[in-house]
Amino acid sequence: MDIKDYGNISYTVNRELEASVPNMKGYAEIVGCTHEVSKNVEKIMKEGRMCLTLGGDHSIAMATVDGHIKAKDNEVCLLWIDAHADCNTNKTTPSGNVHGMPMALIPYELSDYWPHLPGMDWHKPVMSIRNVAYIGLRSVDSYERLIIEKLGITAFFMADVESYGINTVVNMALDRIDPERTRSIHVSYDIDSLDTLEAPSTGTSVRGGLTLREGIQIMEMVHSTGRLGAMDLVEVNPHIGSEGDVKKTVEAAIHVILAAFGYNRRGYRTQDTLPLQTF
Ligand code: 6HN
Ligand code: MN
Ligand code: MN
Ligand code: MN
Repeated sequence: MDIKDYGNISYTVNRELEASVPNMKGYAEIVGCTHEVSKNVEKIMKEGRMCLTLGGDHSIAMATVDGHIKAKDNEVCLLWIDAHADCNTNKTTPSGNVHGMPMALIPYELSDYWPHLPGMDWHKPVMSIRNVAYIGLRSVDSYERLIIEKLGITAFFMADVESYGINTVVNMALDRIDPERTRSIHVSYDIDSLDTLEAPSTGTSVRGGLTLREGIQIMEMVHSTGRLGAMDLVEVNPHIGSEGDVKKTVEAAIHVILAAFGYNRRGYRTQDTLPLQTF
């Protein structure tokens, strides 16, 4: 497999933007970073590659999805794997944390709920919420629930994973967001979708989440479609928890990423050449 590390994103910050929008912490930093992320994802995908973006804060997803959409001429569907719905606006947010907002910035159905966002003119909300599905939800604010129900967003909460099983949930999600099975798939994978026992080193952990087995199964299924275009693996925070917690969380993230890019728990066939990273 041809793997290329494009390194870290470097960007400049226009400090004058800092106080320009209320209730968005770190706004200037986020504007500077996300614009670069979007340009890089678009460029990398136009080189014919799949693009894996490691976070960091989930706010980067507004940029990775934007870059993916620009590279694939809008023919994209989005799986949002998360304990949270991340669809607050700066008026509904309980925290001012922008990682709780990217899903309100991505679809055009929610674009009217935002004020003008200085410095974000590059960002085009061209995706429909009909092409988006959540999996793993279990901590949803009341305004977020209102948005999910009002817009009829395809959402599989943990109770649904419990009732149907993860295999059925993934198939139902893809049926809904990509009925023709033609779109390039974007997976935005928040590590906090996994249970606290599996991924403790993250900022907003919620118990009662996906097992690592379910988390891996999602990505094995997405890989097997042959249409994974881009993936974000976000919210791994090595500053949270003990050394053991960090190791466990990073290992979980690696397993999920390996599944996304074709590692199969059945083992390699002799003709397979994927170089398995050891950890
Ligand atoms: N995440 N709904 C809460 C908020 O502050 O808007 C939590 C968001 C968590 C975001 O997990 O990326
Ligand atoms: Mn965050
Ligand atoms: Mn989350
Ligand atoms: Mn998130």
